[in-house]
Amino acid sequence: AEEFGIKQALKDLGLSDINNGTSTGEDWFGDGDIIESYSPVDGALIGKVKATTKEDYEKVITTAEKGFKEWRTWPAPQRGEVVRQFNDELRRLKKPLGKLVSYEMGKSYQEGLGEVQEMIDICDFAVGLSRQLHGLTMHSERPGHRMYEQYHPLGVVGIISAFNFPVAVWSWNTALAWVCGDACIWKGSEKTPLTSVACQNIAARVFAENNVPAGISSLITGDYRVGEMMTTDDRVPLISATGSIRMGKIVAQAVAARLGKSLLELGGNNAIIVTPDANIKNTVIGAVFGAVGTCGQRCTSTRRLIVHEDIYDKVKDAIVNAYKQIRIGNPLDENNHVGPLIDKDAVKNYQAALDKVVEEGGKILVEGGVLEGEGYESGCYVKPAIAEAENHFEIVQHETFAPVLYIMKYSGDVSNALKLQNGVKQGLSSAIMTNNLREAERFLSAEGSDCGIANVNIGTSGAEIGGAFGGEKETGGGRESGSDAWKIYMRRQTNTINYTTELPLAQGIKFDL
Ligand code: UN1
Repeated sequence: AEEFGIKQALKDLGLSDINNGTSTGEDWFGDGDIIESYSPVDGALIGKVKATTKEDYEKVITTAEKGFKEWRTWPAPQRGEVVRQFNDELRRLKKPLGKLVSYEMGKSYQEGLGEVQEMIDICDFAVGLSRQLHGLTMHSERPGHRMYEQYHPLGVVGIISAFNFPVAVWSWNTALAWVCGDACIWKGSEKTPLTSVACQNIAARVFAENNVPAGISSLITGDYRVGEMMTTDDRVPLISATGSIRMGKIVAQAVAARLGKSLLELGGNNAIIVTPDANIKNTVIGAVFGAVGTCGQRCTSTRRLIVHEDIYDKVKDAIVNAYKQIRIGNPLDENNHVGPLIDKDAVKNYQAALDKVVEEGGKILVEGGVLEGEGYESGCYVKPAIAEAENHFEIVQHETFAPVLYIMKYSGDVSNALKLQNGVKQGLSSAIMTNNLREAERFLSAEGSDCGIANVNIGTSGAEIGGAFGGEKETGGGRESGSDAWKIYMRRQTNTINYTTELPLAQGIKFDL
């Protein structure tokens, strides 16, 4: 581990003592079981943290509620100023944090840096937003009346995030929620607890320097039982959860049972449609990065390639060839494209998917397999695989969080490709590669892609923070990050003010006393 400077990164992040299993931060709590974090890169133990108990949680939520009461009275641009300073720290610590993300999660160092860059970008966005939390003004139907709407802080926001984007997804939520005046409680993935602690410590430090009330950023740690403390708690008006569809269904039901709000960003089954007019070189770059980047563990990862029969063999050969260039290995070594899967359970799921696709009649085009030997001791390194498959196969309908790409053929018009693309339960990201305007516009039309993200001539993954991020159907319907996604973190209020001496009623109703 040392040769890649992980020790130094931990030191820069103030986590050198993380091995003793105690809390080092001021605003994060845990007095329960020890959670050990092992790196999928080399199998080494990086550190230990303590899980959150029911008593810890009670402390967190009461502190958050109390802090919120003060925080909501701060002018939004002043809250933005705190986020600006938090962002300065992210810029300063980009390399060590990117390195820790890479080492604890297993994505390439480049992608670790890219993930921290997403944090920086959303904070920039949030700072500007802090002066733009606009509502509309409407004309009243009553004389001498004014009507407008305003957005007020919502309360305590519960954030549940996944291992694959262990820091960025938190910041998409918190950066907005903080300028909106909310307190945030974060349950990060128990598979990546140290990146969570690193982020929480940065926030705690900046917040303390600015006399932000305690509890505006809190971290809780543990498995689904810890998440459940928030989802069932009516002191948490909004739960934002990113993760599997299975998890999302449980969270949604728990939150709905108390009529809370949820923002769900769940699984995808993202396809690229490749039409006869596609630029093949760009298709290969987009598809290969989409399928093998982050070892296939993005919710936007490319799972399916839907290729027109006229160019099928050409595209297939080009992609299969490109896979030969992929270097798999230690993600902190910048020569490698693909690092390990998160853990051995993920490796099992990957193997099961490859067995299943063959069982269902698919044909393997690029052989998968678990890598062994020097450099691969963690047992989490796998070969990205490609299978020729049909859309209706059960395994193709399912999101496997691993680098397995299914390739299939369509014939005739682009509407046939769209039927396949939309013929899954998930609806996160989608793409079409074409230089044909009619095809591109059809893909983007009301009868086109049914996904939350629809791209032309770029792949399915790697969205910018400026747009709203999320998708339809079993992806959960939530939108995070840019555009007007901030609105869910606030409560909307409609105000009507009468400045006359009369009291005219709406709809012309007469009520003479
Ligand atoms: C995720 O996988 O949960 O669009 C988020 C992308 C990244 C975010 C992925 N910007 O691929």
